[in-house]
This record gives sequence, structure tokens and C-alpha cells, in this order.
Amino acid sequence: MQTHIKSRSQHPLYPKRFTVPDDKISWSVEYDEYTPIDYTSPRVLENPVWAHPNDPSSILNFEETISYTTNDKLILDSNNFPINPIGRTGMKGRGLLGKWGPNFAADPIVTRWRPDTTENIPEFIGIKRKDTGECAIPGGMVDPGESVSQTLLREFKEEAQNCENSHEIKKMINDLFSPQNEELVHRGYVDDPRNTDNAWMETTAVHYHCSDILGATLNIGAGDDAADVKWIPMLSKTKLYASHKDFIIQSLANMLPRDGPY
Ligand code: RP5
Repeated sequence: MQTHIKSRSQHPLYPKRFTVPDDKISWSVEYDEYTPIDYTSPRVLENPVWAHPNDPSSILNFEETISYTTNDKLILDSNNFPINPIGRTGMKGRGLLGKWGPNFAADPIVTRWRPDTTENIPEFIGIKRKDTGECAIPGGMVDPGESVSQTLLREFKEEAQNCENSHEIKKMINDLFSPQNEELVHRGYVDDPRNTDNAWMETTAVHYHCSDILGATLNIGAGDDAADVKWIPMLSKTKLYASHKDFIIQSLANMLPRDGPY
């Protein structure tokens, strides 16, 4: 998986990042001129409930946080700021992210075989993000005290279920999100355009494949956080947010016959 492409790219709401060439991403490569832009959005600095305090040393047991990326505790610099495990991004501070270090999210990948054709066309439910305008999996942040499984279903309902569905369909959705239908696609770093040297996204991406009946009858509707929601062909050239294309390709691999010549 390619990483740190989008983490070094321009986010529409960020000041311009310091340029990090491909061969200077790794912290183990010397880069004496490196002077990343320091940026934390005013909204995060106001200390909303979903954000850490501005001084990471004041966070209780912060050094015990386990990153999915390294499966280990965070590496802190001499000022107690966590260091991005993949490398330089051209920006320090937290940008738009509330947490120092990993910001944990969950991404539900809901797929079907397109129902109105005899061709095998795999599709997934994608939203249009309001911030970058890109298509994305309808994921979101794990709330305090919430399990990842709860986040997966909550985010799917919030972002893609702003519509009418019968009681039977609602039950089928709840059943779809049960543990026996989960296929873990990715647990780790996300190459997200909001990442900085001290704050980054990590996610649990899980694939759920709809039965033919659910895939043909499920209504979808965009919630407040999304500009649009639709079934998107998994093989389309549509650009996807962050690392989401990698997650879709991995999910597609899950849908191929297990005993086929693949
Ligand atoms: C991405 O940001 C994750 O993969 C997830 O889809 C998303 C969570 O952030 P919000 O959509 O809540 O902004 O890195």
C-alpha cells in the first residue's frame, strides 16, 4: 500500500505544507532544512470535548496509547509530542484532528452485486465528503466508550440511511453488521490529507456484503455529514478519499470466488 502521498498533499482548509520529497519521508533520513508549518485549526484550539488538551503532557496515561500502525506505544519527541509513525508530512501541530497521535476511526464497506444486470458488477456504498468533495467510504471517528463495531453501524446509519426503509430491511441491515458477516480489511494507518507530524488517522475498515435481496431493496440517503450517497462500481476510476481505494480493492478481492483461478 502506498502511504504518505495524501498526508503530504494540500488539504483545502490547511495552510501550505513544507515540501517533503519522497526520499525524505522517513525520520531516519536526515533533512536539516526541514521546518514544518505549525498548524492547529482554531476550532481544535478552542478545546471542544472531542479534542485533547493543547499540551499532550497533561493527558492521563497518554504514553500508554497503542497505535494500530506500529502495534506499540507512541514514540514521543523531547517535548512529549507524538511522532507520526510513517514519517514527515510537512506540518506539525494537529491540523483539523482533535487528538494528538492516532485519531481512531471505523469504515464500513457495504457491497453488493448490481441487481439490474446479469453481468457481475460489484458496487459499494460511497458518500461524497463535504470537506474535499471526494467520494469516500461512510466512516467516522470512534466516540469515547464506543466499540468499533458500534461505530461501524452508527456511521453507516448516520451517513447513508437518511431515508425510509421497511422494518424488514432495517432488521436485515442490523443482521448484516453482525460479527459473523464481518471481513476485516484494514486496521492501521490511513493516508489522510489531514495528517500531520503529530496527529494522524488510523482506522478499522470492515467489509459487509449484502445478500442479493438486501442489495436490490435497500434504500440509501445521505445524512448531514455527507453531500451525497450512492452505489459506486468498485472497478470505476472514481478518485477516493485518503486510502479508501486500497480498502475497496481489498474488499473486491474478498468477493472473488475462493476456489477460482485468482
Ligand atoms: C478517514 O477519515 C477514515 O478512513 C474515515 O473514513 C474518516 C473519518 O473522519 P471523518 O469522516 O469523521 O472526518 O481517515
